[in-house]
Amino acid sequence: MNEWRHVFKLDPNKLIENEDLSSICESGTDAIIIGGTDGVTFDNVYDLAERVQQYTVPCLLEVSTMEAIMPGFDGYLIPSVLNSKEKHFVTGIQHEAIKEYNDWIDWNQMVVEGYCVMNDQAKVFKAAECEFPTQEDVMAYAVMAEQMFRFPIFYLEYSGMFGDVELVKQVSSQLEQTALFYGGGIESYDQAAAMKQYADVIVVGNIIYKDVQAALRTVEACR
Ligand code: 1GP
Repeated sequence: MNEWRHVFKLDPNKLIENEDLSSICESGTDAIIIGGTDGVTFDNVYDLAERVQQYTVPCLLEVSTMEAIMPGFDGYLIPSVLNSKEKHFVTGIQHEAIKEYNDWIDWNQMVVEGYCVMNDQAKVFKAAECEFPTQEDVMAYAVMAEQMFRFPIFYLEYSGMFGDVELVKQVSSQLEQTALFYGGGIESYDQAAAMKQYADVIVVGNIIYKDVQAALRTVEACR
């Protein structure tokens, strides 16, 4: 994961043809993350995972609902939404999951992501009851993720909207150990390159379902 530059995020609640899935999995991206905000079920995660696992690219599950947790992934990403107003989304769900599954959890496979959700129009912003952060807030969340919680990942999530390159630059200058993930609105080579200058890893989602060729060019931008 330390060498990752680019990942694709596939939404189990969206349809993808075999041919497109094949180009995405064989694109040279560093990993496929399966994750979404709504309509995530055991069945649709299972079906998509089974298809992705036919390829050699690492496949990770970003856990958003306990009902869709299953074995067999190369790793599990556990979000903690730092700018949520509700404890439930920061440590609550995770606490419940540990109470229920601790005996089965292989902690070596778990990677915690400190999320900061930046787009107040995104589904995840409402779903996780987020509070819109100022620039100062974002910088403090980044420090908190790295220095207080020692999270391996700080994730600036603009989901559905291309974010502020200058802010990504500032956050990246703040972080030393914690990897900066950027996701949101990347639809072209140039946008991918602009964010990749500062983010350790860029996450590309939505464009896969609108224009696969454009999605593939975002991988080239990270080479
Ligand atoms: C979503 O950060 C990812 O969780 C990617 O965002 O879907 O806007 O590319 P997009």
